[in-house]
Amino acid sequence: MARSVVGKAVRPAHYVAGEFRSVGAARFPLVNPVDGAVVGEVPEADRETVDAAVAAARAALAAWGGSSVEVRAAALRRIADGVEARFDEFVDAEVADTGKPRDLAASVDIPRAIGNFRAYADLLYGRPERAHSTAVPGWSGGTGQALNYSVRRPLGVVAIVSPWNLPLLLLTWKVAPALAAGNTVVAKPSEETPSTATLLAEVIHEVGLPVGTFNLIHGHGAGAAGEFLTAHPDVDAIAFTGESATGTAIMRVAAEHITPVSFELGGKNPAIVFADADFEQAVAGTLRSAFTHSGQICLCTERVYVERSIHADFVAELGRGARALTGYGPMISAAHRDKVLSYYRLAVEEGATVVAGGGVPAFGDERDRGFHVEPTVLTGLSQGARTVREEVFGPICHVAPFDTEDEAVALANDSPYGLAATVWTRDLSRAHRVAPRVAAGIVWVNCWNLRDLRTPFGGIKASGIGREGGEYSLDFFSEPVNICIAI
Ligand code: NAD
Ligand code: 6OD
Repeated sequence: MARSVVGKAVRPAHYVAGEFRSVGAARFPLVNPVDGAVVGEVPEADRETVDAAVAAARAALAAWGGSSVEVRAAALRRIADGVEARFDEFVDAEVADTGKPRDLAASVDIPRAIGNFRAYADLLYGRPERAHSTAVPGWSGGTGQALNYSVRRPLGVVAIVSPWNLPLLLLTWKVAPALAAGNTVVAKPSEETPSTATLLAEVIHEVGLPVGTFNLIHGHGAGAAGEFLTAHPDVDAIAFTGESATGTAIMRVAAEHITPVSFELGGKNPAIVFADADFEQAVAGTLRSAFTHSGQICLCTERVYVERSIHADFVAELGRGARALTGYGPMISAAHRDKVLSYYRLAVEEGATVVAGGGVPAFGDERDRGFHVEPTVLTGLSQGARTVREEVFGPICHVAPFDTEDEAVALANDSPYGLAATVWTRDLSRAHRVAPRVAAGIVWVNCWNLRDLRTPFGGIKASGIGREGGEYSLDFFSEPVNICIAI
């Protein structure tokens, strides 16, 4: 396999106070998960570098936070244009870091990153400002009226910590609204995927925001750059996407300074397939929702509940579809591959029937040195099995039967998580009845991962705190201040 197929790494660097810094003793290797090759090295930010980034963001706040909506919206559009102008470079870097199929990076990750900046540039103009006329009985001066109006001010210095699965998409999903609302940013992408974040810093540098408005640091999480940043006393808010357990750790340190948090966390997402669904559409949709990006999307389906009358046929067809999948990418790392394989073994120990996959594919080329696992379909487990309860974050789904609508909803809701769910039915009344009863932040009916950036996005229970998307992100990244004028 030519190395161009596995992308082209960039040289990751911190971006602090308007300067790129890749000096420093501590570095760690960047590994391409497609073939396990070391493609570069990443600088690890020490406490001093994190402090410098936060200080730079603080110093830039007056200039950026005080700039007009027009100035900020225009800057966001120039960032979007800048990413678009270097589209292929971004795709190459995303593929090199994640090993994801090139068409996925080119059709989802990079266009959505561009879209995130454009969407928030548009949304800024649409923000309503509230005013209330207040009668003040007994007020002797003026008109006996007061005018209350509220303005939104930025929170200040925002820490953004993001994961490896959709690196640029998820980083920009927070950077764009944070900047739009007038905050300054210190961002830390996952240690596994530093490259597109570095390219983004280059684009922002060229656009020329006030020095220190956007800062980027690389490094690990616990006990390292991520924790130095989220525990920093001069950080005013934390927006985090990643594992629920990491959310717990961040919340602990955030509690020290009562720092507000927005969390997008893990999931164990259910799909409910009713017998009246379009069978082929439901199978194809579930193949997509379970196996896109080899199951490494927080929205992916890992639990499928199918009405008993079609359960056997559905399992057979889903298994056939999973076995026929080709061209899928690897797990992000050897450690994550080992975790996913440990669940494949656990499922068997728990009594699962393996319908498809369950092991490591053999390609007969460089990919055999990479971190691939087979798309896996299971059945036969009880609802209490760990494989059915715990997030695997790989290409695995378990298919169980149900008999009634109430039972389907109860099974779907029987989870510590509540991020996303999918319902497959041709009965519109049933869709309306079932969707709001499913305990998840996002419910798709006869589709999956169909996104409108204005809609609320987030999870309930262990899947998150708060909502992002559209107005919801702008609300998190700013706070209203009420001004009352006697007139
Ligand atoms: P992770 O929690 O291990 O890491 C995410 C980020 O947090 C990384 O940048 C990491 O360095 C940093 N980090 C880790 N420990 C930290 C600490 N103690 N303090 C500060 N920072 C720390 O997650 P991951 O493995 O990169 O991503 C996969 C997980 O993310 C899955 O659980 C998935 O469901 C979840 N996810 C959720 C969403 C969503 O929108 N709900 C989106 C994508 C991924
Ligand atoms: O589409 C989005 O806006 C979004 N936040 C997707 C998250 C996917 C999780 O892996």
